[in-house]
Amino acid sequence: MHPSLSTTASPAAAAFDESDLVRLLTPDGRRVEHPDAAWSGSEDDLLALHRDMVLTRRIDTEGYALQRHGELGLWPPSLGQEAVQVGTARALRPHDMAFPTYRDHGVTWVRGVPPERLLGLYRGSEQGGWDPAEHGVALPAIIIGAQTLHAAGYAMGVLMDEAVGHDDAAKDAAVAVYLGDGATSQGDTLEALSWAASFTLPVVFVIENNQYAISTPTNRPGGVPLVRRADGFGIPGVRVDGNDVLACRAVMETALQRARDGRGPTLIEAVTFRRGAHTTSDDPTRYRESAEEEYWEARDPIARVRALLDATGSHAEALAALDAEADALGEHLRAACRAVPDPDLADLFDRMYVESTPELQEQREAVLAWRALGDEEAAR
Ligand SMILES: Cc1ncc(C[n+]2csc(CCOP(=O)(O)OP(=O)(O)O)c2C)c(N)n1
Repeated sequence: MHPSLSTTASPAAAAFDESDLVRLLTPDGRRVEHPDAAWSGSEDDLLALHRDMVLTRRIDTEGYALQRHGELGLWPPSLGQEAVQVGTARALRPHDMAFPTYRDHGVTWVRGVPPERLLGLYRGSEQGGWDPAEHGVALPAIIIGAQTLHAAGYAMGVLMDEAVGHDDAAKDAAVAVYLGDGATSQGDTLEALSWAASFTLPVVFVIENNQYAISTPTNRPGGVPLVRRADGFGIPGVRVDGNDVLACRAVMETALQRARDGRGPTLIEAVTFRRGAHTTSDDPTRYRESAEEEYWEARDPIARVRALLDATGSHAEALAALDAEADALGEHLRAACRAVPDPDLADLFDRMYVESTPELQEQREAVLAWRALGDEEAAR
């Protein structure tokens, strides 16, 4: 059997060590305390986090279904990763900047990106998707690890602008970068960590350890917990329950504040699980067993917040309204997907640089002339 198809190295339920995870909400929805993290939000805050996760899941379900209906070229599911994405992104302030990957639908949702803009990207119709400056979130990186260098470079800029260390929420800024467990093996990531540590950059590395880099289990590159990579760079590392939205929010708040205060980077390993396929082109039954999926299903990030909400009072009205909101969002996304305009070929060249180059303009003219020829032939 090909090594990547072996399931023996996967984190079997019994072998998985949860003892060092920062956790504030148990898998069955009970609040617990932790010496290194605190969450003191209100009932409304809890409902808001729950809403973000439910709507993120709805965006994901719709994206998946739209791909299956042939409306999208590809979709990378985020099922099961809602807590780490929503919890950490909700700790960001408006002028902080996030650098997500292709799977971070919860991050873009929290930053206010209209989810239909994601559909344009995966339909192959969008050259970009949104203005990163407007939403405080970059376009998703598909090249593994590339966003870590973008984030380190941006954080370098924040430092040069002297936008840290004033103890002033209006001035100080931080940067968050999201990466998968597989991306920790990429040279770009190691370089970004090295720069971040060397220059005390205001950046938080959020590793979404969803256990697999496509079919390669996390424990394949040596079995050392990813959080321990932080030691090598001399920066703090935190291992958090990535399916616990409260803990994710709490550890991220601390890490971002550290960055804004000018005390440098933090590495967070959020231990979670990708419950769906890697992308719609993948079949996870070829490399992992259903027992592992069931183990993680029982740790569902939304269900555990829901259990806490059910224990703290009656929220029937808010939850019914949320169901209706999710249905309306689904309907909106389906209609918006079909209404995405076809891409304009010339646009491809115009969007390359702020100021185009003569070479690009030449290429643009050549392509447009070639297309006009095709149109003429078709009309004959
Ligand atoms: C530089 C580069 N190498 C390889 C790929 C192909 N590729 C796409 S996704 C992926 C696995 C990434 O795994 P991980 O970082 O754990 O993120 P996840 O997909 O699990 O969220 C790979 C190798 C790529 N996109 N970019």
